[in-house]
Amino acid sequence: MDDRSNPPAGTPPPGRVSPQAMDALRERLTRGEDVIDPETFAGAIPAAFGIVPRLRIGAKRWFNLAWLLPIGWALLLLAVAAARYARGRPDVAAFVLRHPGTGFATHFGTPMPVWLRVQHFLNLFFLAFIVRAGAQILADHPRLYWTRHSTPGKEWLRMQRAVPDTPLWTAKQESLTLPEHLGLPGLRHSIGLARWWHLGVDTLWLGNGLVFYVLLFASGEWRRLVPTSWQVFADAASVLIQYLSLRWPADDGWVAYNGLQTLAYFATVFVAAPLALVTGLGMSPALSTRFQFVSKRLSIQAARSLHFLVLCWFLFFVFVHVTLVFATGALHNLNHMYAGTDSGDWVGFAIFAASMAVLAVAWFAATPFTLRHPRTVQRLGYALVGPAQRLFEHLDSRPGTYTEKDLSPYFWHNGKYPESPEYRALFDRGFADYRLRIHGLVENPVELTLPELRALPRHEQITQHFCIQGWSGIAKWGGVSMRTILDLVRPKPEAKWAVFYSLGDGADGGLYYDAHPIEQMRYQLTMLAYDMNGAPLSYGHGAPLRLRNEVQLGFKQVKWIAGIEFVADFAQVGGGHGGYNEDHEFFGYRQSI
Ligand SMILES: Nc1nc2c(c(=O)[nH]1)N[C@H]1C(S)=C(S)[C@@H](COP(=O)(O)O)O[C@H]1N2
Ligand SMILES: [Mo]
Repeated sequence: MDDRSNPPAGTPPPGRVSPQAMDALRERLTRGEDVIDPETFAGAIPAAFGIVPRLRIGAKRWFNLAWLLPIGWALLLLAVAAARYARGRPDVAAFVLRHPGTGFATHFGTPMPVWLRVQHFLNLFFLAFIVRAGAQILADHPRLYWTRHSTPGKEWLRMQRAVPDTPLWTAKQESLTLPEHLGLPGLRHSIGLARWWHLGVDTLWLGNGLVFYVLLFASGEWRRLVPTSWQVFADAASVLIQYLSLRWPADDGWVAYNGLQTLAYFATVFVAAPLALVTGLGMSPALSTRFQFVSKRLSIQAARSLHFLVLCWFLFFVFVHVTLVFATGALHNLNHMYAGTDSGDWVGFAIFAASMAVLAVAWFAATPFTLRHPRTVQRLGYALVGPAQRLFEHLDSRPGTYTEKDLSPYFWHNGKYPESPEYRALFDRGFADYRLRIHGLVENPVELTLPELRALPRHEQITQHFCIQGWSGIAKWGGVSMRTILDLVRPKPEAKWAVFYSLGDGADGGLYYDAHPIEQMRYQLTMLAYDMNGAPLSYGHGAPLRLRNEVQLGFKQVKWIAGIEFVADFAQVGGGHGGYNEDHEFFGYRQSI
């Protein structure tokens, strides 16, 4: 429908919408706070704590992971007994003798360079905040799945009770509070801020990692981390037996790492870290929708589950690494890494302690700072990941990735439902009185009834929804392409944003709304949907009309649309941050990741 001279059939006469009607919508927006009051944040949602994680075994049995503590201990004791027995056998003793495991690597010969020692600290420093914010993000939808459907009861791990049968149960009701110095920022449903921390610090961590890779290979220091012979596996096996049998190898980290150590470092730097990036990007709506040859295999939920397992590896690695640094000649080890000497003095320890003090100060300041200065976190976070968010927004994906077979059996509800008498009245009369108002910087402002919308050329697509909280689902949407709407109203050249106003309020009161770049209104997968899975949109999913813009996350898909306004910029709309959750919960207005 690109022939502008020929408006589609059923077009109402132009100019029926009064500017006042649109101003009336704008006036019902609220600005949001610039400081967080934990009592009233996110619609005054009360604190909620989850359950000990449960692992699904078979169809519907749940294994309480607390059992891993005694079971893990028992297994460890068993492994120690087995290793001690094995070392008593002549063949194993001979194997250990042949592969002491400690002299494998090229002898380093030189102290660790300063850049490497600084990067080691930065890596740890950044990781601390990435992990805290990551835990917060997980707590917003505390379930992990392997398929993209997020079907209740089909998750493989949950930290939340079974999903109740309550009609219109929302994903937001599932979110959990974390202790304020563990989660970042800890408050229930503070995912907007957690994501700025997570993604913002990620860019610093990745930058640090990139410099690390380059210097590592430019300097020859890679020999510390990259095994150059298959012998490393025999060495690692031998070292494992030695550790477990409680007769530890004679390590000297100044000249060489043992086989197990080399493998653990290698796996962390060259497997886990890149996997964290790839699985992280695997959750992006824009990338997943565009690069389906990847996302068909690595669905968002598989990516999210693997991302979580990478986190588990990092935590396990840090725990074992730090334990062994302290248990195998702490002063020497700390001097190697922090002072660049092989001495037994306290210099390395002192530098290490000072660096831990820096980390501790930042750690305990992070949550209070975030609650006091959320706009700063929002701005800094955007400064760091905004360029990537913006870049991915340019992906105009084609329809046809999914078919009817892919429809999700359960599609989560989310958000705050409209409760006004005005909405009730519209609903009760089957939306006979409904008018979609389109106004602002357009040549032809219009008001459309539902039958008029249905008379416009029909557009259908089967696409995947990505909620910021982490769940996803596939549905078939039927309605009108936004291209058809643009052809009808003809935005003026100054129009840069399309603002979608809802009939319903957001969680803190004031109308829900969201602004979208006009470029995306011409994308193949941007539409106004009045049908879902072949039936008129239900109350919960946005009746009578909702937005689909598939390069963006779920919260930007405004439901219960009242009107669309084309503007040059959104600074004067609501709180000026580009949408309701942007104003009230510090989300970002670009959400392609
Ligand atoms: N008006 C309005 N639209 C909204 C919301 C809301 O609270 N109010 N929630 C958003 C969020 S966070 C998501 S994930 C999707 C959920 O759509 P669904 O309930 O159809 O799954 O709607 C979005 N649109
Ligand atoms: Mo969402």
